[in-house]
Amino acid sequence: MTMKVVITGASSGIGKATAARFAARRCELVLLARRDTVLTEEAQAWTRAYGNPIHVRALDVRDRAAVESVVGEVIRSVGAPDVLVNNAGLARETLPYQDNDWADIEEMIDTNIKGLASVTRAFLPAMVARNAGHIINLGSTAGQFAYGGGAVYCATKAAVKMLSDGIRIDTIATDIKVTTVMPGLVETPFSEVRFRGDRARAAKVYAGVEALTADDIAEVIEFVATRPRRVQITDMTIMANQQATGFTIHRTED
Ligand code: NDP
Ligand code: 8X3
Repeated sequence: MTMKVVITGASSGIGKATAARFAARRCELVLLARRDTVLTEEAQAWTRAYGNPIHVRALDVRDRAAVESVVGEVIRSVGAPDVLVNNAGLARETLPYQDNDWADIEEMIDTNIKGLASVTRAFLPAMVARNAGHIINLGSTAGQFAYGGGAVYCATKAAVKMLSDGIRIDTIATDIKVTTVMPGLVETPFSEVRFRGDRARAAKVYAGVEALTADDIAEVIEFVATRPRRVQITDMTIMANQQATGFTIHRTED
């Protein structure tokens, strides 16, 4: 049977690479993000290559009413997902907490915690009713090791880990699985978004280190999602080889 896979934040980086892997497996995909024109271009290319059905919906995960409406429509037209990848997320700036703009703090919390919680809350009853499905949440090593200038981002990712663990307990009597995937340094547009388009500043984050690629993480997500029914991988931490903790990184001069 074709797997039904829903991915939030599928327009870039890890979400896009994950969508590419599930497209190549000929899954039925539901791709969600705010930039739906980007999603449509991806979907058309993959449908041409693989022939699988790919649905695209514009969604801002911070908009609770839109989440309810889009998820309800997806459940009615496609069905409850076999795999829900809660990937949409972002960081803003690296400033001491006392200097953060409140708008940036709210955007991280609204997207990374409330957005993920909202999408999950909307899909989960249908997954419970089917007694099946796998929720894969994007945490981060930032949720394991706090770093200066990242207090709020780190807190949001720690919250993702606790949400995953709590939902796993709450659905223990079902066949639902919950996994937190916690990558370290992955070179994607993430830092460019964080520094509001400042590419030079974003490049410094990955300077002198062979960072992970989006596909390295997509491969892990694909692996986690395709284990036998009896196997539940609860947590996966993936670091760059030159990274020992979230912010202990050995950089070579180049
Ligand atoms: P990208 O910036 O490349 O991708 C982020 C994705 O999230 C985009 O598709 C974006 O889509 C989507 N997104 C952001 N805000 C919203 C929103 N309000 N509603 C819907 N979608 C949204 O970054 P990454 O691929 O690197 O990040 C993906 C996830 O992985 C994030 O949760 C991030 O925290 C996590 N992560 C990243 C690491 C890294 O080093 N890069 C390491 C550890 C975890 P659009 O703008 O079209 O809405
Ligand atoms: C993103 C990883 O270290 O840039 O979750 O915050 S980091």
